[in-house]
Amino acid sequence: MEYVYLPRIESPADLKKIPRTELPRVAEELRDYLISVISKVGGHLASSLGAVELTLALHYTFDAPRDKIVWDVGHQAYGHKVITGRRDRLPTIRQYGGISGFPARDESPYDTFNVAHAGTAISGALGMAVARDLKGEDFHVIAVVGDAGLTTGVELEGINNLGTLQKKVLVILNDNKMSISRLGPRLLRLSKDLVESAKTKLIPGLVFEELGFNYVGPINGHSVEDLLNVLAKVKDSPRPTLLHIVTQKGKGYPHAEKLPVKFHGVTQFDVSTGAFHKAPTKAPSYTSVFGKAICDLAEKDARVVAITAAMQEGTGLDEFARRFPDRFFDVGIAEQHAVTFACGLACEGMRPVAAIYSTFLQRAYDQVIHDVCLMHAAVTFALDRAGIVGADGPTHHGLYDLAYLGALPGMVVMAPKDENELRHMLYTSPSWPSAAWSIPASKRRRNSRPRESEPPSSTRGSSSRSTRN
Ligand SMILES: Cc1ncc(C[n+]2csc(CCOP(=O)(O)OP(=O)(O)O)c2C)c(N)n1
Repeated sequence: MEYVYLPRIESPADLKKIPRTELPRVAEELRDYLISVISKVGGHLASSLGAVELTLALHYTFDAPRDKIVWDVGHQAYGHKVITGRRDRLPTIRQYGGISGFPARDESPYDTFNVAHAGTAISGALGMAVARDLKGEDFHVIAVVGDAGLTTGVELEGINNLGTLQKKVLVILNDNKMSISRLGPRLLRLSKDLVESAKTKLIPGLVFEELGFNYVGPINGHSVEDLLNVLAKVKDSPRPTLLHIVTQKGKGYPHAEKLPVKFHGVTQFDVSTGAFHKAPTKAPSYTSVFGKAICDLAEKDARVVAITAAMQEGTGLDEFARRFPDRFFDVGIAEQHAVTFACGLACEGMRPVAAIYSTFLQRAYDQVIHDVCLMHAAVTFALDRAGIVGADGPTHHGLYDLAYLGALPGMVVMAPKDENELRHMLYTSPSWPSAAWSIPASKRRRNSRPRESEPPSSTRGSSSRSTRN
């Protein structure tokens, strides 16, 4: 595609020079550029494609960086990076020395808040709004939140506080009915109920109205014109406003529209066929070895239950979910709940295995201490992406697990050196009060064929790091 407008945009001021009627063309070019670059270097694609029109409308309407746009998670902000002076550096995204895959304050003044762990946008935006008012300043604060992000506890806490404080903050709910996976029916209903009840005003106790918000929507999030019109209307509302827009994950790239889960985060792929260029791997990942081992264990032991917090694919639980649907629980982006829920299961004699990325378990530290450790509950934590994770960067490194779990009473922490140890650890862990083991982000070291798993005579395997306090 020949780019007419994109090369002229070095900042939002340049975008504003383009006639409003030409913005759909800019959207087309931006989308094409994102697909072309990300197909070569990999990254988060489908969410950024879904947010193209919203990105343009926000930067056309508001005066960033004076006005603060706070993205939740930030995986959908690649278009924002392009419009805010980082077009030429997009090919370096998520690489050493390149730009971050998430908004980062030290990278650009347009990145107002460091994000990556879901759910922080409303709280961060509210803090900025309160600071603005205390300092007697005048600017807009906008939080952009996905429908899955909205189901996190911290986002709901932020909504509650924002409604109470009645600060001028615009919350944009980007509703695409998806987390990384499709939202489960209940979560879908929760996010729908939150907006429907406010929208239709049928039910007494309307959620958003009751919480002190002005609700506007739903709006077609792929019509720049509709977005510009509605933003012009709500922009100066002195109250908290929730603008509900409906978008499609992967919009504009047929392969991503069809397979949004696959195109959430991608490696290199062929744009015309949508086929991924897979590096030939000789060894399976630790994640896949875990996925297989937990199925083997569940086959033999009906007490084994698997829990994930919105990371079914990433933690290797696809097969488990298919084979043992009654014992599989994707609780949404709710790590704190996942841990306490696992603890409840353990109290009743089940064998819960909570498969959570090392970095995301940080959010549930209190639950690990207060619920699991102090009740000596036999919960197993399978911590994926331990160690340096590479492309996702500092927000996602699983660096602290050995330290933060090793400090806890009764907690056994293990790190397998190969797949046999991983399987043994999974089999052994229910015999400890609480156990966590870290699965490195790297591929496993090659070893002999996996043997039938059995508890090792000692959990202090020659190369496993284990602590018991
Ligand atoms: C605390 C936490 N847990 C899990 C994740 C992994 N994660 C990244 S994006 C995402 C889904 C976000 O869905 P949504 O906010 O609706 O945005 P969409 O991708 O649908 O645009 C998840 C679960 C995370 N970033 N933070």
